[in-house]
Amino acid sequence: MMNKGYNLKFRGEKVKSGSNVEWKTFENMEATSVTVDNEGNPWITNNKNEIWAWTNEGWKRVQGIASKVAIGADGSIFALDDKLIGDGYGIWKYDSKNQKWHKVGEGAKDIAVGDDGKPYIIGATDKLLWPEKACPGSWSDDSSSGSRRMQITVHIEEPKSWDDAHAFCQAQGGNLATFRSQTELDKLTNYANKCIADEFFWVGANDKEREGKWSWTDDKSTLDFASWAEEEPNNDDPGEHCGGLYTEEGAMYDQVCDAELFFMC
Ligand SMILES: [Ca+2]
Ligand SMILES: [Ca+2]
Repeated sequence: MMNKGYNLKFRGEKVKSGSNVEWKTFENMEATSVTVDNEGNPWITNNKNEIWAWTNEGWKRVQGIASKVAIGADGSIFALDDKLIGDGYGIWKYDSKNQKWHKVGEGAKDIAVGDDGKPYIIGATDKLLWPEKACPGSWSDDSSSGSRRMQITVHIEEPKSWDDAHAFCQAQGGNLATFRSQTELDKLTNYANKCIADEFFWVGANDKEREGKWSWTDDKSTLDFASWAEEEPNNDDPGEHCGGLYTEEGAMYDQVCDAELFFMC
């Protein structure tokens, strides 16, 4: 889609009483939509559906493409994607910490965000996924492969920190998901990919008590089988003590526990 873009302008200040207030060109950005973030900086989409945010260091390209961005006073950022399907566009929420977009609905023509971060859309309500449902599943044990009976719920309603995800699962009478073998890991990743493809999920592994000593939260056992991604765990950034499973790779990364990820109980 290559629409015409336009100058981004702002209303100038009154220079002296009685003078006219002029609209000044902020910059020619080939802009097609504009919003203002909670720090008072403009974000635009342009005629190539790129997203650009004004920062202290000038314009910064935000990953992803969108036809429109909307930001709440609490800093919640939503976007409509660039593919008009049926009655509207896909609705995406931005995870600023991890710089990733998560799809939360579809079928929207326009979007605005309230002060509390609640999105409002114009769209076909029967296609809304917001709020997304958790994705529950279970399988019986498969003694030939030595896997346990597992019940899993993949939570893609709202990303949480590891501690919040851990507390959430425990309040449901469970734990963050664990895996003890490639068979169990394959079951988890295959199932999660059916709910939402190629995401990071918190699982019940951490080395919070002692650096480098990784254990599972459900029975405090040591991680014998972990399927770490290449060069992980690296305890980077500084202090990564919680296990995030990346289902595209079927591999685990140690990550900063405050990062907000989807999770599996
Ligand atoms: Ca660590
Ligand atoms: Ca890491």
